[in-house]
Amino acid sequence: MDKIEIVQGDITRMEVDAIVNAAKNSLLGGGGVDGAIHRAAGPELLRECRLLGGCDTGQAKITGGYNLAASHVIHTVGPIWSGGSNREDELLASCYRSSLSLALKHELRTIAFPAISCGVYRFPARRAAGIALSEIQTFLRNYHGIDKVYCVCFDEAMADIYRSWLVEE
Ligand code: AR6
Repeated sequence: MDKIEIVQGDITRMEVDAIVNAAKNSLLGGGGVDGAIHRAAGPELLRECRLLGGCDTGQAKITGGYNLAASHVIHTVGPIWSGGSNREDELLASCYRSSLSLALKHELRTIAFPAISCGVYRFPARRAAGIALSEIQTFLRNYHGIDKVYCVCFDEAMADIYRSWLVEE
C-alpha cells in the first residue's frame, strides 16, 4: 500500500502534520524517542503536556509541535512487554488505532510513527512491526482522509524488519 512508507531516521526531523510520541503514562517526558521529541520541540511541549492529566496505555492525546517541523505531536503510551499474556498485542494495536483516529479527527493528513514499545518497553520487534503495519493498513482501508503514514525506524535493522512484513503481504 503506497500510503505507507518505511523510512530510517530521526522522527523529530519529519516534516509531517503529526509525529507520534512513544510516551509514558504521565506524559511528562522520558528517554528514547520521547526525550528526543521533547528536546527538539522545546520546553513549551512539556508545559502543554502537564495540562493533559496523563494518558492510559493504548490511548493517545494531542499537543502542538512547537519547535518541531511537525505541527502536532500525538502522544500514545505503549504496553510494557511482560511475556505477551497481559494484553500487550491488543494494547499496542490500540495505540496505532487511537493515534490515527486522533489524526483524522484533527484533519491531519500526514503522520509519522516510531516503533512504539520497541525500546525501553522491550516489545519484540518483529511482532510489534507486524501489529503496527496491520493496524495502519486496516485503518487506511476503513477511513479516508489520511494521505500518508511513515513508519520511522531509528536504525536499518528495524527498517528491515518492517520491510520484511510488507514483502510478505
Ligand atoms: N526517532 C525515531 N525512532 C527513535 C528515536 C528517534 N529520534 N529515538 C529512539 N527511537 P523508546 P518505548 C526508537 O524506548 O519502548 C521513554 O522513556 C527506538 O530505537 O523510545 O515505547 C518513555 O518516556 C525504538 O525502536 O519507547 C517511556 O517511559 C523506538 O523508538 C518509554 O521510554 C521506541 O523506543 C517508552 O518506551
